[in-house]
Amino acid sequence: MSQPAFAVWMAATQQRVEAALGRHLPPADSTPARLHDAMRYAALGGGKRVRPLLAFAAGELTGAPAERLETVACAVELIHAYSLVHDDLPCMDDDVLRRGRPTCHIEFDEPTALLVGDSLQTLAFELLASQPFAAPQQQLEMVALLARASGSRGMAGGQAIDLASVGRPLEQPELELMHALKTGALIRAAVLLGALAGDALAATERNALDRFAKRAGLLFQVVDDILDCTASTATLGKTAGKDEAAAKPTYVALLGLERARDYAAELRAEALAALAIFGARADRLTALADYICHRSF
Ligand code: GRG
Repeated sequence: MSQPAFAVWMAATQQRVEAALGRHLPPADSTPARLHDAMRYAALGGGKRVRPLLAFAAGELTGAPAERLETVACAVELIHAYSLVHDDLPCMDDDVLRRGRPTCHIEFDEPTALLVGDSLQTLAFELLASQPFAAPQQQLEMVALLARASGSRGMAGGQAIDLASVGRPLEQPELELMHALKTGALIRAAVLLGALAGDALAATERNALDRFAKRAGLLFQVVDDILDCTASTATLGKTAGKDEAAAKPTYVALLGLERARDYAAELRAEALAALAIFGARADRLTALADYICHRSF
C-alpha cells in the first residue's frame, strides 16, 4: 500500500473514531456536568488512535462491517483513555502533561479524574454490550476478551508489576511480561476484536493474527521506551525522560539505545512475517506495524 493512500485512510479513520467517541460520550452539559466535561476532555481531541486503527485494519481480514468496527474501536479507545487518566494520577506516574495538555487531574481535580477513569471504563463495556451487533455468543466473547485484557491479568496487572519494579533491575523475560500485560494486552485485544467483528478466521489464521498482535504490542512499547529518551516533551506531548528519572525498567535501560533499536527492527520483522498468511488483505496491518515502528511521538 502506498504511503499517501495509507495516510489518507489513517486520517479518515481517526476522524471517524473521534466523531463516534463524541457521540457516545455523554454531553458535557448533562448532569453531572463536571464529570461529563472531564470525560470528554480525557477522551477527545488528541491521541494517535493506534488501537482503533489496528481494530479497523484487522477487521479487513474478516470482512467486518465498518459500523461494528467503530463500536469495537471506541470501546478499546475508551479503556485506553481511562488507563492514561489513572496512570497520570499522583498515586501512579504523577504527570502533569498528556497529549500536549494538562492531565485530567490538573485540568479538573483528582477525585474527578478518578471517576473519569472509572466512567470511561464502564462506558466501554456498555458500548460493547448494549447494541446487538454480532451473534450473541460472538459478542459475549468480545466483552470477555476486552475485560480480561483490561484487568489484573492484563493491563492493570502490568501496571501493578510496573509499580512494584521501579528502581529494581528486571531481566528481559520479566520486562517482557510486564509490557505484554501493561501495553500489549490492550493492543492485542484491539487486533483480535477487530477480526472478531467479522467472519470467523481459520485456527491457523487466528494464531497468526495473535502472533502479529503480540509482536506489534511489544514493538509499540520498545519504541515508546526509545522515544522517552530521544524525543522532546514538545514532540511527545507528555513529559519526556520520565522513565530514566524514575528509574523505570525499560528496554533502553536493559539493552542500551542501539540494541533497543535493533530489537524494534527484529519485532517489526516478526510481526510482518506473521501476516504473510493473509497476503494483500493485511496491507493495512503491515503499514500500521511500520507506523508503530517509525513513529516520532
Ligand atoms: C492505570 C490500570 C492502569 C493502567 C495504566 C497504559 C498504562 C497502564 C499506562 C500508560 C503509561 C505509558 C506511557 C505506557 C507506555 C505505552 C503507552 C500506553 C503509551 C501511551 O499510548 P499512546 O502512545 O497514547 O497510544 P496516545 O496519546 O497516542 O493515545
